[in-house]
Amino acid sequence: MSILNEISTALQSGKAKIVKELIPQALEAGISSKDILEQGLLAGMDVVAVKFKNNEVYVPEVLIAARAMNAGTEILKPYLAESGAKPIGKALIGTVKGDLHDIGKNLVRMMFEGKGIEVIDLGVDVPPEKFLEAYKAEKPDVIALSALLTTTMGEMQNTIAAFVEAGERDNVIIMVGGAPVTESFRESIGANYYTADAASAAETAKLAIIEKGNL
Ligand code: B1M
Repeated sequence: MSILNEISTALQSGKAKIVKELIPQALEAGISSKDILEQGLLAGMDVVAVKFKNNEVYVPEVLIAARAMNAGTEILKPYLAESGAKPIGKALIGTVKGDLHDIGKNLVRMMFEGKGIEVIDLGVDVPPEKFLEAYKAEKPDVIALSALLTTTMGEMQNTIAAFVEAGERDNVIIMVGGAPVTESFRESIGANYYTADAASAAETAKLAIIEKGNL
C-alpha cells in the first residue's frame, strides 16, 4: 500500500497517532504537502463522508476521523505556508452559530496564513454578535464565515445583518463558504465573495485585501 493510502486508511479509522507518524515519513519520501493533504487526508475524509451519508458509520467514528484529520493538517501547516511571507492583512474566521464543523474552516485558516494573512480564529458555533465584537476589537480586513449545514447557512445572513445594523458592513470584506453554500446564496445575502475551496478562498482574500489597500 502506498504511504498516501496508509494515511487515508489510518484517518478513516481515526488513528491520529499513526497519521502523525506517517506524514513526516511521506514528506521525507519527497511527497508534496499538497498531495499529502489531497490524496491522503482529504481522500480519507471523503470515504468517511460517504459512509456517514449511507449510515455505515456514525457521529463518534466521524468525530475521531475528524480529530485525526485536524492532527494531520496541523503537522502539514508549516509546509503549506509560503515561507517568509509578511502579513499583508488580517482576517477573522469562524464557523457560524449552531454549526460545529471545523475541518474546512481550519483548512481555510491555514491557507490564509500561507498567503501571509494574519488570522484570528473564533472557532465554531460563533454567533453574529461575537463576530461583530471581535471585528470592533481587531479591525480585520476580511471576515470569513464557514457553514456545513443547510440549517446554519442562514446564520451567515444574520451575521451580515448584524454588521449592517452596526453601520460596519461597508468597512469589511465578508467571504462565505462551506459545502452547502453557493454563489447564488452569496448574492442573495450580500456577502462579497463565495469560493468553493480553501485554496481559492485564500487567493481571493489576498487579492481583495490588496485591492482594498489600493482604494
Ligand atoms: Co456532519 N454533516 N453533522 N459532522 N459532517 C455533514 C456536513 C453532512 C453533509 C453529512 C451527510 O452526508 N449527511 C450533513 C449535513 C446535511 C445538510 O445540512 N445538508 C451533516 C450532519 C447532518 C451532521 C449532524 C446534524 C449529524 C447528527 O448529529 N445527526 C451533526 C451536526 C452538528 C452541528 O454542527 N451542530 C454533525 C456532526 C458532525 C461531526 C461532529 C461528527 C463531524 C464534524 C467534526 C469536525 O468538524 N470537527 C462531522 C463531519 C466530519 C461531517 C462530514 C462527514 C465531513 C465534513 C468535512 O469535514 N469535510 C460531512 C459530509 C460531507 O461534507 N460530505 C458532514 C472535509 C472538509 C475539508 O470539507 O468542510 O466542506 P468542508 O470544507 C471544504 C469546502 O466546503 C470549503 O473548503 C474546504 C475544502 O478546501 N470551505 C470553505 C469550508 N468553509 C469555507 C469557507 C470559505 C471558503 C471555502 O470562505 C470563508
